[in-house]
Amino acid sequence: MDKHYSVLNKIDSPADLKPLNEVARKQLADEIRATIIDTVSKTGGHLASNLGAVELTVALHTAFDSPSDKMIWDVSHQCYAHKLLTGRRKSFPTLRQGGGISGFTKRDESEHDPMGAGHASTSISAALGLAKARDLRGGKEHVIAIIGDGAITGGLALEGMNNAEQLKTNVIVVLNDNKMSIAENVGAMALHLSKLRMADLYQRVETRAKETLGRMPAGKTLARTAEGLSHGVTRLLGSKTGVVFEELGFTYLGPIDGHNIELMIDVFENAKRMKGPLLVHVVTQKGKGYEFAENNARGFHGISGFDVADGHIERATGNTSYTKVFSETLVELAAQDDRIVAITAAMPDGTGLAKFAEAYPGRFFDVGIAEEHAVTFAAGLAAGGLRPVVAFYSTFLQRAYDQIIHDVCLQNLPVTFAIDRAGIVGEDGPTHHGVFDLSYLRHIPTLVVAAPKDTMELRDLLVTALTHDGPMAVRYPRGGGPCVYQSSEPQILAIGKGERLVEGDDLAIIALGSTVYPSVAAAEMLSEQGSSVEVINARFVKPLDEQLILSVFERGLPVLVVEDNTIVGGFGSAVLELASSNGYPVNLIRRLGAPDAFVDHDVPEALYETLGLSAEKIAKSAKSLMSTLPGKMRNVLHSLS
Ligand SMILES: Cc1ncc(C[n+]2csc(CCOP(=O)(O)OP(=O)(O)O)c2C)c(N)n1
Repeated sequence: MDKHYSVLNKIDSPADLKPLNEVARKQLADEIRATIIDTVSKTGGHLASNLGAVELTVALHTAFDSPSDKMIWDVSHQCYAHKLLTGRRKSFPTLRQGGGISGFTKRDESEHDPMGAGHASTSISAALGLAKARDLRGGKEHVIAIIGDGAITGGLALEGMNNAEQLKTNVIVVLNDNKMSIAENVGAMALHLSKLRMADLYQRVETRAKETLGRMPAGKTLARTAEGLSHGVTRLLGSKTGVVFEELGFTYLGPIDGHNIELMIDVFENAKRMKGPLLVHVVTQKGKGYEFAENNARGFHGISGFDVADGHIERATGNTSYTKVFSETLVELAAQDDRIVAITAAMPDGTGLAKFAEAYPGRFFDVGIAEEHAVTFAAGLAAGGLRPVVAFYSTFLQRAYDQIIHDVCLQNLPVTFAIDRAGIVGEDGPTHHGVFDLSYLRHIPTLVVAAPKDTMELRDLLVTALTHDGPMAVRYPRGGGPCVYQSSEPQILAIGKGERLVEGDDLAIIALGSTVYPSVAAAEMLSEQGSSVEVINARFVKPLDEQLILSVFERGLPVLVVEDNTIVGGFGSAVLELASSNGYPVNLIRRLGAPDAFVDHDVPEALYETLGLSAEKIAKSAKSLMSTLPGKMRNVLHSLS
């Protein structure tokens, strides 16, 4: 920690903020901002959202008393200032590093994180739960949800707001409106917020509401006083009607300059005394205080390292990413079939659909942070004769589980799910790893589930999905594929057919997706040590290539099944089920994959190593399997089958 940070260096907990004066608070905000820029330039992370929330965080921790008061940060990608003020200042340089602090709030990291998050739109529901629990316990603490203008468009946030009025509990929602989701915010709520922002910015309570207070008879309770303030504030907007939050039963305060610490402290102090659900609308600038991020908030949303002096963002080098190959292939295929349409839930850049949006604006839909809606919307588009492609990260597709079953698969509609960031994602950690999709997809009737071994196969699987007369999911990992992408004509593949890549007699590795090439490398290592190892690229998890896999069982080979999904209910489980249903001994089969535990954050290579999915570790497991099941034993087991 830089010794020049004279204020920040003395903050070990939020209690240390209380004695600060206005000048020191301003200085603290500047020091926090400098620390965030410096650290994220090295560790990577969510820069622009965090820079915009610095003053807001200082004001919140001045007005409220965490950890007794509960702050719930939506998505929590704007929690860096909160971490710096809540005892994690010294560990801040370890942000997102293996063994270091998380880039998100995390319950087991700090008592100041009553809820962890990484997915959007959860804060209002969680805050209502905490508030109701407080009421039932007879507690007095304040509960505050801090949610962005993007996250508040999510269905879950709207469900929470709908329920708030009925719960009749005191809860404060701070809407941090920076006009941006990751990309530009979209939808009717975004339009409504832009209208609210056009009202005069709310001024300091004492100057603008004095008039209201002055007219109040003496001796009123504080609560009444605060109520008076709220009426003063809402009058600033002209009228209560037409503010959607007021119509939903919230008292609305705002819009407020979210970089004016003193004003926000005033408002929060008054908010503490108000009853029922309250929404404080603060307007901030994404990327505030770092010119390059202010001018390119979209590019600086989530980044790897960057050069502080010139704003140059480090981009991953190496092989062409799966995302890029998906992006280019889809544009190519859409030129040949005008039924192809594409849908994103607020992630046009991350999913690679921005290119499609540019090429075919009328066939592209950004529905906002609304995965459930996106999938059912896709079902409607498909029922209307189109070929929708829904492109999500694996972790966010979890939201749409019922819609996949009920609206797409049960209706047998030709929707293609392009599932990016499947498997291990790395530094974002357990909220973002895509290690569950095979388990939550492979049991759904009618759905075809596939994973390419490399970027060229992704092209083939995409055209296969778009010509298949039913739903199909193609899942692929973050980053670059093992083979260099050439733009040759993609081939329609036979559904449910894998391939034998390497022949062998001592053991078979049946691998899927990103684990195929490491398995080939493992076989090569073992061959140098005198073992003959077969490698199969399964390619399809559903339907399985039963013929190919049964042919391995028939030869009595020990089998190692490798996947970058949880081993619980994943691809390995499918292979075990096949063996069991066909009377083959399951003792010959071992599974490698993510364990039945949440996988922490670290660089992907380190995590693959820890999970035993690197080529060396796969070879080690294969060797150990061969040694524990020597030929003779295998023959015995096989003869029992
Ligand atoms: C369910 C879900 N879908 C998508 C995302 C990806 N995502 C992360 S942040 C974000 C935008 C959030 O915008 P906003 O709430 O306005 O916060 P800001 O970054 O602007 O501060 C999105 C779409 C997510 N975290 N969760």
